Amino acid sequence: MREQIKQFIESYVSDYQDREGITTKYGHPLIGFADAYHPYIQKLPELIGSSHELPQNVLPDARIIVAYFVPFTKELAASNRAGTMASPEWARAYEETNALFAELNEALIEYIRANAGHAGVTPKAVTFYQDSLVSDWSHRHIAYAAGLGTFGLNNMLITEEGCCGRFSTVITNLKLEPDAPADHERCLFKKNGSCGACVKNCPTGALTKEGYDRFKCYALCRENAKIYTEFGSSYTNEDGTGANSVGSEVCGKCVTGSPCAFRGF
Ligand code: B12
Ligand code: SF4
Ligand code: SF4
Repeated sequence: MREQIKQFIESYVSDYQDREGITTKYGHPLIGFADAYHPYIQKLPELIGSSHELPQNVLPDARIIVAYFVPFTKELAASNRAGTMASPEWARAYEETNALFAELNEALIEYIRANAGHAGVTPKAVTFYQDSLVSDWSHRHIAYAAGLGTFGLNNMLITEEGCCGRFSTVITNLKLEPDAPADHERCLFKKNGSCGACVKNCPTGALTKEGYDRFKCYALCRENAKIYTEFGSSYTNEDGTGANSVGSEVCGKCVTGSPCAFRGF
């Protein structure tokens, strides 16, 4: 079933990018399987915030969380390198990929049901608190537990294919072999103190070698959302009743100009 799920995700992503009206192209998805009861996942409310969701509260018999990473292309990254504002291609890819996740996750849940299991997602993954800029479902921490990567200085989870792409997760009750959390540091700064390209490329000063100011970062993402209103707005407000913004809250300069965009070290 691990192999079948991998193939399902790969072929869904491949078909999606060939659809009329979809302009974003993707690399080969990476898929990992996290043990829902791994101590790291069970401790997320302690690590991130007491309201962080636990998998068993979404699916009472949760066993395995499927985490996957859909890489963008070098061409898309190149479009977003210059200037302070995000490129239209980057904003569009953000919305198209979030729409892909909503569809793909639903289809994967159906597929698992058809194969004698069940699965679910939490709506908390697509919203975050406006006062703290923190979500109650961190795809990255689940993906870390599923062995997909480690955190870089730029805050991104860096996989073996880099960090220029997006993550999603689906909770299942399947009895599958879990992957172990990644233990290989993929960021040059964390490895040996070198690089720092992401800090240099951050136009707002949100990212420094000492840490990350999510409010400074969000201010620029919101400026981009005022420009990019035509592609949609895929995050919901906190009670899930509507969009959280007029447009696409993006930037990504700390990703698209980085040596770790398409490879992990
Ligand atoms: C809220 C949010 C934002 C906020 C706040 C950003 C932030 N870094 O928290 C804003 C709107 C500013 C934002 C901006 C961006 N975001 Co955003 N965002 C989210 C969202 C919805 C929730 C993240 C969150 O709050 N999690 C809770 C926090 C606490 O955990 P975390 O950020 O996942 O993990 C951090 C800490 O826990 C800490 N950490 C790691 N290990 C440990 C261990 C210990 C002991 C402790 C204490 C802490 C700690 O480091 C982690 C990395 O910062 C996720 C989607 C999701 N539901 O997961 C996307 C997500 C994180 N965003 C993403 C992206 C790509 C971006 C942008 C590039 C925008 C863009 N698309 O153009 C920028 C990048 C900013 C940056 N350098 O971090 C991707 C990241 C992909 C990747 N490769 O990692 C995600 C996962 C969306 C997705 N579906 O793929 N984002
Ligand atoms: S750009 Fe360099 S320092 Fe920044 S996350 Fe990537 S490898 Fe680490
Ligand atoms: S998304 Fe933009 S503002 Fe935020 S840390 Fe990255 S480069 Fe800086």
